[in-house]
Amino acid sequence: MALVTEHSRHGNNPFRILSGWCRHGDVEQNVLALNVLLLGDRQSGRSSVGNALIGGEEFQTGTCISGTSMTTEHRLRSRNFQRYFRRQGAESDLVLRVVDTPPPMPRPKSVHELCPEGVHVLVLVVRADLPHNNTHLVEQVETLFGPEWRCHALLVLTHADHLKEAGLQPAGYLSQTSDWLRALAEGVEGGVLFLENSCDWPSIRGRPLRDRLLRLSARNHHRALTVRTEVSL
Ligand SMILES: Nc1nc2c(ncn2[C@@H]2O[C@H](COP(=O)(O)OP(=O)(O)O)[C@@H](O)[C@H]2O)c(=O)[nH]1
Ligand SMILES: [Mg+2]
Repeated sequence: MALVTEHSRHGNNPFRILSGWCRHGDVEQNVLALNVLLLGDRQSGRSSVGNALIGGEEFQTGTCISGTSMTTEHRLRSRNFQRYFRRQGAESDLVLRVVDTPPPMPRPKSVHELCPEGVHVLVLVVRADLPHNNTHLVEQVETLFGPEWRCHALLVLTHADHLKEAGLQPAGYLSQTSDWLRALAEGVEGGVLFLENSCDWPSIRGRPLRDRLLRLSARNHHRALTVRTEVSL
């Protein structure tokens, strides 16, 4: 099928309908495009989570060398998941536009340039095996996006393989972790997801994350959050 025209997109509405043709005649394809921002400390696993979301090896990952992070610039990668879900009885594509950010926090202007229509979902990435890192995350996200950010956020706890090795179950882990992380887990509308970097990562691990993200955005009627460009962190 060749998709040629876009005939419905207005304001902050991330849905659009593409018209095209195939040998069976004219067709229309619904497309939902969501902007996703990865946030977290260096080495928390943001780029790995981005790869899981996209289902590829698009973002560079790895251990940082002499304190320098692998991710030094904002990076946008997008992927179209064809016929990913049904909306109002029709099949719809899901386009994920994922922005990876350099630590400790993104530059508001860069986020605005990459996502001028705003951010639909914030993915907060924290290492499950180092729960005392990055206690300033909440403060910083609130400064960037204002008090509404919790409605658009989900928490991803990486390095869950280390929990398994220590014999900890997710529920038990959350009841024993540090106060700030437990408060964050309870406060974000999208809930918590545990991820581990195993051999089927990233293509399979990404599916539950994409589903969760889509449900969260739908709960917000796919409204986007605008980054406050006047703040500096
Ligand atoms: N064992 C384990 N390693 C992980 C996991 N997630 C990420 N890593 C590794 O941690 C390092 C940092 O990950 P990266 O995604 O580059 O972190 P970033 O600096 O936040 O972007 C890399 O070597 C990853 O392979 C995980 O869930 N388990
Ligand atoms: Mg990175």
